Amino acid sequence: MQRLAPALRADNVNLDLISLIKTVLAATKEISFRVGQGALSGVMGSTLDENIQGEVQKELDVVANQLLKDILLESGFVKAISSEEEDTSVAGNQNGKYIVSFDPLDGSSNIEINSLIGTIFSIMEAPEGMDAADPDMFKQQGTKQVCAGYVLYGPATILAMTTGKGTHFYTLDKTHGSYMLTEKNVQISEDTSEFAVNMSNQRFWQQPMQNYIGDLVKGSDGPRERNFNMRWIAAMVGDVHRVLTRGGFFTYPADNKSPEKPYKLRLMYEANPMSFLVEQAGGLSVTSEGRIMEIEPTDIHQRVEVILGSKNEVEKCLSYYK
Ligand code: AFP
Repeated sequence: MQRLAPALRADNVNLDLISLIKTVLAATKEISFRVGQGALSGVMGSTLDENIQGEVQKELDVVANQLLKDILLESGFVKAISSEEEDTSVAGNQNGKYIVSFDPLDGSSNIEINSLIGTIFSIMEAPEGMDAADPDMFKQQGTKQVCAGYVLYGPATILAMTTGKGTHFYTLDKTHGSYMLTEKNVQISEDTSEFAVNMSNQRFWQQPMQNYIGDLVKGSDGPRERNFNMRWIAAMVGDVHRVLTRGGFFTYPADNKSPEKPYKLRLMYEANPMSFLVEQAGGLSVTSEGRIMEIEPTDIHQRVEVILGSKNEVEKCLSYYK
């Protein structure tokens, strides 16, 4: 079985980017250990603070964020980072070649129930001639990503990653601390009978989404003339991993639950990296108005609607908006 670095070299990934990827992954190995220790790690529970999203920070959120922030900013490769847990971007090396966005611990509400959580990261080239402290460096379309991935802290610690040459799975061998290539060129089935959505928000969705999901629930009694199954892990990393592994449809649609916040998922460090992975695996990742990776960002914490997964099912959903 191939280790990560030789697998990346085989894909002609440049050595600086390989070193940066290994730096990100070094932090995830520590996070994986802390997560695996559960209550023994002494970092369960919540802090007394809120992040810029207005969410109570779990202690593990803070620890994971600090681990990634420190190792990336000390690496020399990184001009700046942006994180779900940081109010604004944080400057690194003015001459660093890359900028990194990350959600250090996606699915934090799953920590206390020992359910799936993960780290999501997105790497872009640092624009020339901009100050390392300028958050506008991150206002690049998702198509500019040179690498994106997540590490899923489950029974196994699994890395899903793409550098634009397919989406591949690597499994952390905890006996010697290396990520080993375990599945190359993951392909999402074009059709699916499994969907993932938080149904409790149904009455707040736009009518086309209510109609589309309603027809899935009607199953063989409705216009789809077949039954569907539903899964909701409430951690995007877990739900997207299922989609990459066995196909599926995932959405966190626009809703008018709180009119000032019509969307939930963050563009820079949730929707864009997941979209890169899904598209590289033959799936689609859109809003009701177009491809997520073509959105021109306006803010590093901007939120977007997400509709992703098996190609034919995403297209079926979009047909309800016409
Ligand atoms: P947390 O990190 O606050 O648990 O949020 C996770 C998340 O951003 C995303 O990973 C899930 O898909 C989504 O929120 C779950 O949202 P609901 O709790 O509203 O279902």
